Amino acid sequence: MRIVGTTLVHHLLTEKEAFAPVLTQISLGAKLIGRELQQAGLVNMLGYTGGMNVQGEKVKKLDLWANDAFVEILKESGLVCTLISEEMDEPLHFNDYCKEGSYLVCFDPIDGSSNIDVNGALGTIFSVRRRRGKEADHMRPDALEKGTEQVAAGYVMYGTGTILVYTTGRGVNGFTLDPNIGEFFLSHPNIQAPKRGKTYSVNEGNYHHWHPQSRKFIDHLREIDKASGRPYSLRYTGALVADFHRTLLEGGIYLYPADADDPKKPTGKLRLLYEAAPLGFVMEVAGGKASTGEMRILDIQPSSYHQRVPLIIGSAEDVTMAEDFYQGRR
Ligand code: FBP
Repeated sequence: MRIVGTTLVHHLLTEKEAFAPVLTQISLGAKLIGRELQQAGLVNMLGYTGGMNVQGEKVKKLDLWANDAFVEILKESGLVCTLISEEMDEPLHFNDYCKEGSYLVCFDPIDGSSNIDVNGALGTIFSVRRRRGKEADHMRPDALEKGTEQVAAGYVMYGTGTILVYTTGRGVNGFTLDPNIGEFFLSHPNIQAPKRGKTYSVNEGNYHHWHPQSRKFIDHLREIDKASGRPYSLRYTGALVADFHRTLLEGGIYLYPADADDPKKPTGKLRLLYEAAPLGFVMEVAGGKASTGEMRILDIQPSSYHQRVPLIIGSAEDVTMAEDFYQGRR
């Protein structure tokens, strides 16, 4: 059955801020990536480029293609002064578009890259911030503000369907793409994260690399105790967006904890500016929580563009329970 009703374009007109063209361009990027993913196997877009990104990870062809597409599309909005991407070592600055009221966008063009070659779910994550200065040398202070300064954030999930979820701080809304007419329709109005869930989502293969608090918390979720709804079920797709989307709609908790052994991941794997902060904003507006275990994700003062943080995100009661373990109350 085709979804009908409010389109994303129409919904964006209700936003107070003047960034509707930025979000419209992001939705265009989502349509292009969704289409490319469907035919990637046919047009030799699967596999690696042979290069590495700033994180020292092997770059997939689709990562690069999607990054270039987003750069072009966001530039086209004429409102974006600076771009920060997982796939670019340094921010990209468009002098011509830096004016009063322009924006800075942080994004992860393809999240969950390891799923590309196995036809698994993937995502795109984005965060929109105001540019306060106009010059390139003011880029750093603008980019490195806390997550509380985001004016819009969201993600696109490419799964059995393509869905775009965003917030500007006044409700979280989800729009499903009708591929026949290329339009996003409001399918998930005013999403509220359940207070508590029944699932946990974590790469448990890393169990022996975690700090004791992480192991203790996961052990607790696995214990049998009918009264408190345990054990929780494990769900993990390997794509943050897909695991986050399920957690947002059905409740529960997603974790990517710090690694006690791997010097490359002492603060976990996920990036603050274009993974943890935008999803933290969405989750909080939907009534959930996002934490490192020690502090609120949105209160972290970033120190670098590609900073990693531990991420514990999901239903408010589940994240509070995790914090009790991380802060030694349990
Ligand atoms: P990319 O943005 O490089 O794809 O990495 C992020 C990510 O793939 C998340 O989507 C996912 O939750 C996590 O890494 C999976 O990591 P791991 O394979 O270590 O469990």
